[in-house]
Amino acid sequence: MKQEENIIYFVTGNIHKFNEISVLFSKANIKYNLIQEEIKTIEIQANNIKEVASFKLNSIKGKINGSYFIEDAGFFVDIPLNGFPGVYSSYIMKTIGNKGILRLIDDFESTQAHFTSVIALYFKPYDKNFFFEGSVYGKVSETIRGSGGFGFDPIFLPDLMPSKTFAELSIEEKNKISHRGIAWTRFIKFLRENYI
Ligand code: ITT
Repeated sequence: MKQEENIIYFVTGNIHKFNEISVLFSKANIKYNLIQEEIKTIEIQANNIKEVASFKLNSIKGKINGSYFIEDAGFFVDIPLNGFPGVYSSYIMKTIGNKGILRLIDDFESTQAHFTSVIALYFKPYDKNFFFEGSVYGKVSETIRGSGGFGFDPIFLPDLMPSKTFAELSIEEKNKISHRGIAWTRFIKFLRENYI
């Protein structure tokens, strides 16, 4: 069992997420140190990202003696796929991937898509869970573009920067507008206001 002062654990097996969050953390000038922890978590198939995140967070209980958080994200193609892959994002990425998603779309002009991120925090000082959410809206790119980012980034064109996919942005540029960046701003505000 882990126990450290002033440490906050980010439980994730995804190094890209950890890198994005480390960049935000280092700029936040906050009194916690961030440590990546790779503990096996349970990912259930639920109706929304928050439910998945809540279950995942609770599956860590008793394994870390301190404050810790997880982050869960999903990619939703609202038009024309009615939100697919959404909560199935991990599985779809591993099976049909970006190429498979593009094959399901016939009219790229009318697409609408979004990412949603939920950060779920177990905050030891209050012995309570807290949730911070963020979403970013855009379109699906007709082709796979860019070498940065990860996952669905090469096929997502954010409304705020419609000429580039997320994979064509630097980590800093993506963080400024992304689902995870928005959730993080809320999370960091909470940590600042509740430093104990
Ligand atoms: P954890 O260990 O933190 O759970 P994960 O890779 O399983 O990492 P998620 O379940 O949150 O992450 O992500 C679901 C899928 O969505 C997965 O295939 C990711 O590659 C993809 N994804 C998540 N965030 C993304 C982002 O910012 N840009 C592109 N794809 C993303």
